[in-house]
Amino acid sequence: MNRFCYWCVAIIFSGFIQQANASIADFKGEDGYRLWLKYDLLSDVSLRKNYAKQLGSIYIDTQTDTGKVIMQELQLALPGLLGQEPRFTDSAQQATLVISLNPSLQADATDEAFAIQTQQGKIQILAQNPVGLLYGTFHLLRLVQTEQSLAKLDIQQAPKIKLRMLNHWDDLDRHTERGFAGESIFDWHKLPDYKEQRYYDYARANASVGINGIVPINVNSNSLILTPAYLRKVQALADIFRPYGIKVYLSIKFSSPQQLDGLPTSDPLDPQVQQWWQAKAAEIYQLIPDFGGFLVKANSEGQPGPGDYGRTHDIGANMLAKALQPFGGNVLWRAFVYAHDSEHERSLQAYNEFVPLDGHFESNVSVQVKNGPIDFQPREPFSPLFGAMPQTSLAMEFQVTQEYLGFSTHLAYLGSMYKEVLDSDTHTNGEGSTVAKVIDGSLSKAPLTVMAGVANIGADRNWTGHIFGQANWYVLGRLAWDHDLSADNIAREWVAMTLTHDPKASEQIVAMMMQSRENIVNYMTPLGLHHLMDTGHHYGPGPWVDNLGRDDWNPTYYHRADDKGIGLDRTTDGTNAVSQYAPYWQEIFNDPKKTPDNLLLWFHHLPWDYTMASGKTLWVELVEHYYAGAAAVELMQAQWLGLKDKIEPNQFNQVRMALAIQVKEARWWRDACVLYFQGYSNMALPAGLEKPQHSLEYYQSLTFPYAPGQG
Ligand code: BDP
Repeated sequence: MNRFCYWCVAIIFSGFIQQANASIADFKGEDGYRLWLKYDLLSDVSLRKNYAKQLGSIYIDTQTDTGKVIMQELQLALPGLLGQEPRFTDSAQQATLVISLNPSLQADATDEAFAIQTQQGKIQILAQNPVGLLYGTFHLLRLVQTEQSLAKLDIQQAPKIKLRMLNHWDDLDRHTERGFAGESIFDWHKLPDYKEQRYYDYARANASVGINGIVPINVNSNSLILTPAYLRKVQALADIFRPYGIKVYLSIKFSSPQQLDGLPTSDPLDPQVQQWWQAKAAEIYQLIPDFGGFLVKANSEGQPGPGDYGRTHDIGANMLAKALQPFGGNVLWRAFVYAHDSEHERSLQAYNEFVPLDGHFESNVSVQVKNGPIDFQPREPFSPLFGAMPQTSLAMEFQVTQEYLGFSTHLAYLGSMYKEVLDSDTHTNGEGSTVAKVIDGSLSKAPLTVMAGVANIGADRNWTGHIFGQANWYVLGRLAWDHDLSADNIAREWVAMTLTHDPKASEQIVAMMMQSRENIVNYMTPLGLHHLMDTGHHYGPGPWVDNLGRDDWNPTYYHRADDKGIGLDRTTDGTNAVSQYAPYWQEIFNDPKKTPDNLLLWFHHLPWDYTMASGKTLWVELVEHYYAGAAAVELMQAQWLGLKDKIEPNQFNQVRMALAIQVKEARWWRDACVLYFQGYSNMALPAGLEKPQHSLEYYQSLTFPYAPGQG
């Protein structure tokens, strides 16, 4: 459906929408805590009977802690789904489901692969390692939850990415930077003795989608985390997560040697500093033998780093890497850097700093790159670093928390965004050199492969603030496991496991999810605009902001609207950011006629009356995108209200209330941005559009001192 239809339909529907006051009945049933592992009784009786027969007696041959976890999960899942207790037997012969290590295969401790086969009516889950059996079990449960046949299974799976990680930006006082789902789930004060049920459920959820590494503290780190008292707390978490195949990593502060032990310097070339890190690594591994390693934000936004001593990033990263090598740990070194004194436009800076270091990093270092060259905007082109460092392991960093996509009250399914990035063809190694192939090591042959997501998880009962935020946690894990899966199939799985089995309702919800991120792009930053969010908290529109400490923190730096036009000229005649892409893309991005509309103003500054491919002026298209985005949210709201009977009341109402907020905020974004840009275009709104509700001055006067998640 095109944008206009959205808008018309939404107007028609909006007349019917009434927000009744909630009653106690509205909060009955599922509150979201059980995520996609609800395990409610399947309604199809014959299917249930079939499954009950196929999964009637179970043999698990592993005596490990992971084996116990597998058994517990089946004890929880099967009675719920099938209404029948599972029977565990110690005879593989008699069992209908055999979950067993395959001794004929050479065991490789890092191998997480599994196979599921149905042979002569018996289902077998096989793996080299217990964790493979756990992944296989969750896969089998997913087949049941999504009502698939188990009759002829012949599945073999191995993850395409080795480290599949969640990065929590959580502070030790439980504040979560850019967190919109309550305070941190990690209660450092009560650890190590108080081990909440939540930690186990968090581990189950992660394992069910293959996430195998977590960083519980913020990249803007606190050196206290490396003190003995805190390391014992970390150890408690690591002990809980180990049976679920999850390793703990820590964000560290580069200046820890000075801060914790008063060393005169943290220079990575200083032998005393090197020894300090070696001793610290040994201390950590004493407590946590399978510790994952360090995540580092260095020389970025005020964080200390090797640059403080005139050293480059590789020198800092390698010093830490060498300290971890004897124990098998890794360093994830972030490429999110932009110097305050650089004369280059911000999108160029990470590439400029890192590309000359290609091939200089130790093999246990991965350079962790945000998906786009600026900062987790609703839409960015892929970062030009992907494909430009073939001798280096590059990790993908996505943001799951919706810092720039409406916090936890806007429905945005990010699967389509992640896929857009992963499937982008960098053309750095001929056609088909996709970003996915860069990060899964097939192009660079890097031994270490990583995909990380900045978590959207908090202590809210439903974990992610918005029920649909759960889908973003889910899709991150599923794509890290297999980036060839499609975003809509993953959405379909999630809907069946979380919301409804009703085929019509499910199709409607999946369609809604698939459109949802584009709606936000439309009402916030259409046609390649970016970073128009208000200051600090990034809540709501602030395209007018031009007074921040650094030029490149200001929205005006990015949109460059003036009487002549709008957009940031990154062509060869402008900041020349295009030069960082392969020649294939340079040719496209240098020419506004070839640049895709959805990135037009990222690369070009164009006159307000520029003629778009549609034949309309840039101004008219821009305004229409804003209106279409807001209208699509109204349509989504109407569709959701129509699903009332298909969704449990509590889940239904949480989403209903969030959508009501989103409708208001989408209009707010639309009106504020259109009015602001109109001040430059001096052009009228296209005929027939609803007038903005308030004046520009009104929108500019709004302040939100307590918006959550501030950095
Ligand atoms: C920015 C966030 C800031 C983070 C930073 C980062 O606003 O809170 O610390 O990214 O990634 O988008 O380090």
